[in-house]
Amino acid sequence: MKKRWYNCHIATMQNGQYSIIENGAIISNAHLIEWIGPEAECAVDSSIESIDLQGAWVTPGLIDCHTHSVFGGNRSREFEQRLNGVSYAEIAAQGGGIVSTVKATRAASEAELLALALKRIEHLRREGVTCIEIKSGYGLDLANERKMLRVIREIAAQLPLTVKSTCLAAHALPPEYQDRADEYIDHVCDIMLPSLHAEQLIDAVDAFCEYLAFSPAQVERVFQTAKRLGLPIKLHAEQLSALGGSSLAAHYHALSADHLEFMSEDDVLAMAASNTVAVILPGAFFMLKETQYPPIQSLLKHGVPIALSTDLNPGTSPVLSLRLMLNMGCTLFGLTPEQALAGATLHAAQALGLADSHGSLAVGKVADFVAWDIEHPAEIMYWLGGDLNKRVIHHAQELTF
Ligand code: DI6
Ligand code: FE
Repeated sequence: MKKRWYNCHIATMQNGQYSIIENGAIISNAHLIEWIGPEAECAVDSSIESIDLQGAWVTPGLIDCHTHSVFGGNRSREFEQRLNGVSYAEIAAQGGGIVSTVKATRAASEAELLALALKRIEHLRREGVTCIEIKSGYGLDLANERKMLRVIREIAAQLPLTVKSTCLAAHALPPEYQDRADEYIDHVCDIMLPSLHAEQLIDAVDAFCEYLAFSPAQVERVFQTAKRLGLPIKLHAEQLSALGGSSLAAHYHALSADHLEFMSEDDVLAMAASNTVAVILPGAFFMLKETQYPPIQSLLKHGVPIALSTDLNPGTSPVLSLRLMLNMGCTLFGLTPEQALAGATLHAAQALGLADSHGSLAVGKVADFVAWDIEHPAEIMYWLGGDLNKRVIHHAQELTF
């Protein structure tokens, strides 16, 4: 069915720029964009449904390309303990930290995890997010990683939302493998990834390359397995220390390397050469009170596409607003509003392997867009908090909340 969306201004985000069409219109056919341009040039066919966008600014639907939004429990008590002076080491010794989320996730049923995740994702959807990536990584054994990935598939089935599923089995060392990290990586490569891929639960493979998680050599084995299975890869790299994970990811033509506070100039050049997206996560930076900044200007200078995301997770980034991350991308990291918006649209799509179909408004791409009641696109990241008036359209269907 065709629809004509008119009386709007459009920031198409073609080429990562606003690429504005003033007084524009869009014709959608089924879930795709069939025509886009100035309203004056839009053939008016009175037989198709016409939707008056009342002067709104239209942008592509927002894409949150890095989340851990499926997990049991939360760690607000730890947050409170830390602020009451209890050290991170003491909390970890009491069974806190990431291990506590693994315990809570293992203890939760699929239905419980689903209900919790839907509540969190609702915040993002109401903000204009039409596409999201969700990682496993709090199960850390075959049954529990499968449970998380099935929940991610169920979210996709229940919501008018595009969902990409990433297997992050190499997120942390499960307690039962203490001091046996190489054996756990064997298990991930020989059993978990092949089985979960055969069950069609995985769209991409990720790992946490960090001194407190897995070494570059261990990560490389995960990448080789992903490559053998034909799965795209992503990597948590250079968040807390410089191990060269982002160069390794680039060498394997990863879709993205994420965090990147401690990356070197050589890492930047490697990512530029492989066209790997740099996913910047201001929520984790802020919550950890990090002082080492990712080398944004160097990434820009060398043409590395930059995406922004919530990293929604219970430990380091309990962030329920992608719009807030766009603001932080500007205020903390010096991106322009145009660059920030590209980071949650065009470049986020590329980080998910969706560059051909998502992330900008153009003929042949999906009709996923937000019609914002604002004066200029910079307002999207200018306002802190609150809920901007908007209409959200996924696959040419207007959503109701
Ligand atoms: N980066 C992080 O900051 C975390 N995981 C990751 O890969 C933290 C996850 C957690 O603490 O639950
Ligand atoms: Fe993460």
